[in-house]
Amino acid sequence: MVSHVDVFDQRDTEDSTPSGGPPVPWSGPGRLVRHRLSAAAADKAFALAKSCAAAYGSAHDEGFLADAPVLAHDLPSSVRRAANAARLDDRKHAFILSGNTIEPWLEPTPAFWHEADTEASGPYGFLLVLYAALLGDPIGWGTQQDGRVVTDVLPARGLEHSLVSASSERELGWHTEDAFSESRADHVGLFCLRDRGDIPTTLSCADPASLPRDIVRVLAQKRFVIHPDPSHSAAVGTGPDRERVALLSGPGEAPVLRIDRDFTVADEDDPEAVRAMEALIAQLDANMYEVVLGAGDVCFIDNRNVVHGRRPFRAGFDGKDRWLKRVNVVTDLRRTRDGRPSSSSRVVG
Ligand SMILES: O=C(O)CCC(=O)C(=O)O
Ligand SMILES: [Fe+2]
Repeated sequence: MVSHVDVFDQRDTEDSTPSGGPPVPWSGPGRLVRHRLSAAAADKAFALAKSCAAAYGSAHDEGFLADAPVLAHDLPSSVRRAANAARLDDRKHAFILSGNTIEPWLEPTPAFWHEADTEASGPYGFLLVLYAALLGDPIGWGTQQDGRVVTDVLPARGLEHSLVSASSERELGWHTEDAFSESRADHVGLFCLRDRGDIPTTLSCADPASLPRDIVRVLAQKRFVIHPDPSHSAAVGTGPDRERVALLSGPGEAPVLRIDRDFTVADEDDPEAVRAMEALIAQLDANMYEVVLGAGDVCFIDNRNVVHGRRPFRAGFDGKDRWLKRVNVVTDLRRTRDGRPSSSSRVVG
């Protein structure tokens, strides 16, 4: 673990215990909070997810997505308190809820995301949306996984060396999720249903204070182009006419990052921008650290504060592979309205 990240590992306390914000004083520019659910809290949360599954049928149901913030009031209060502290924490890298129920009869890991949205794995999608509702509102992309709001991350045969999350043999380079879009998530939720040994997720953050000031100044200017990654169908558009954006914004002590290692470019005829981007990439490479998600972990990555990726691994394609459910969460749904066909639709583009 790099020195600039404080790690907080907290256990569920009695539901009535007020948390009063961060558990202990902290010093680093970023932190990782892991909240471990008690068995009773995990049971209660899972029972709520199952009752939602019975009532709404699909986690993509617009009625469920609209009701989720109210339904989430019935999650254990210890979880709601921890999520609220995480929501208000502008330095957190990720907030992990550990100890969630995974039933032993979980179906085999599907071969491809198309096959993953089944009734059997339904309660997990519902639970992920309920937790997400403590931080904001979920959105999906019309150009990704058929517009599903809860998507699936699993290794796919034929994509081992690709640049998308279905890869395995190849490292998934660090990125701001959907960095190309103004509608990108504020948090990316990953619910690990099945792990396979240690397959680390990677995280990294920027530290503007240790970059030269002229570099930071250039990074904050609209001199960079970010193309969509191939997890989005071509419909999103990748032409050279894409708008120029800044890679860094916000105050120095709480910087907001927007960059994808594989899909961000500075104009060749703008050497200052090229140099600034190289400096940021070098810093993000150097600051990278690993977090291993185990079965039952729900991890909300703060998509403003950190970039994330995944280490390479060898997939078995035997039904026992690592399997995550994923959701994109925005803290201001209205911000994405331009891209959504109606106010009740959660699908951008
Ligand atoms: O597999 C992981 O740990 C991260 C995958 C990822 O970046 C994503 O699904 O957006
Ligand atoms: Fe990602």
